[in-house]
Amino acid sequence: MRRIFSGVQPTGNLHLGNYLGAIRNWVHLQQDYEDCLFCVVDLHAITVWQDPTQLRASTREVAAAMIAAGIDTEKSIIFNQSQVPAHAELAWIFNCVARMGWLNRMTQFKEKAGKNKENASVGLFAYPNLMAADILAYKGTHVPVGDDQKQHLELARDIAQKFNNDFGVDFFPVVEPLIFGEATRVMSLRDGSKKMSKSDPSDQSRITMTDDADAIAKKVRKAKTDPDALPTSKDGFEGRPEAANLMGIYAALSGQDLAQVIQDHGGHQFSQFKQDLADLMVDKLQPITTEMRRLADDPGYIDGVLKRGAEKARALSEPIMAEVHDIVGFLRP
Ligand code: AQP
Repeated sequence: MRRIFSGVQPTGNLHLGNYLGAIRNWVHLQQDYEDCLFCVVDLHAITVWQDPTQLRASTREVAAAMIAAGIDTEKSIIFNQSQVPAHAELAWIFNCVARMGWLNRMTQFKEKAGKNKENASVGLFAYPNLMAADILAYKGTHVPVGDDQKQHLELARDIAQKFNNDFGVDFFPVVEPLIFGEATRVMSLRDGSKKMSKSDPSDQSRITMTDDADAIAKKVRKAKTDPDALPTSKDGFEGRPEAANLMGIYAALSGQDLAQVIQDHGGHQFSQFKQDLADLMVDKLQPITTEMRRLADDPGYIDGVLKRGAEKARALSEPIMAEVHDIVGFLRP
């Protein structure tokens, strides 16, 4: 059986990277996989401080983005993590399986904790164990993610294998990452060496899923570039991360190969290309943004989708967790 699990944190500022690196791919995957679980990972979100009112709003916003982008709420399961107890429970078991040394090597913790490691939450350090639990509580087999999550997925594989070895079972599957297309890592519009991120203090660094056409045009116009014309071959991206990023985004949004985009736009000035890119972004993103706004006016509908999703997710996770209890040696009623 092939089962997809993937998630997005409700930490505000949902952006083009989340869309191209994750949500858009999920829409296609639901045609090919029998079971798809798409989760608003609110337990992950609180590994850094979240205002409770804002967290609720962002949870609904991410769910709305999934629905507006085309996730089918009947065929796929959309839910928020905290409504299904298996995530936190299995994460605790994995806290006891994973090794400190493994987590110490995680680059995302180093990036997010920065110089202030001593002050980071324990949850932020143990974040990858919760991510492994998210997937394995459903015996997920395939996980579509952006390139930035590859290391965490390798850890999920290590945890599954160690659990199986420690207890002498063949229980958890080996999880496969699914990484797609030209824009697996969308970079900041202000600095082509940094990924586009929700937590970047500059709103100019990202296109958010709620930006209107004017905001998109303005951000693209102001995006950092260099003085040269666009490269005419992939080799021309050397030392030009901003050019690579903007052309990569164009390729991903238009559904073309990067080579085709280079052929069509190579040698042009950035000013002209930026206009084309902004038009393309508006064309592709505005229908989703409009639908998100409509859904935002109906929070009862979103909450209903999440509640039904959580019920289905619980029904899948409960028998798996019962077996985990037996394997680990916990008494059951
Ligand atoms: N810049 C990106 N390019 C491509 N994919 C990306 N993803 C995130 N940023 C990019 C993918 O989006 C999914 C959900 O990500 P997340 O909510 O777990 O957040 P994150 O990976 O920690 O990155 P964010 O959104 O930028 O948040 P902050 O600022 O908190 O780090 C994942 O599949 C991820 O790969």
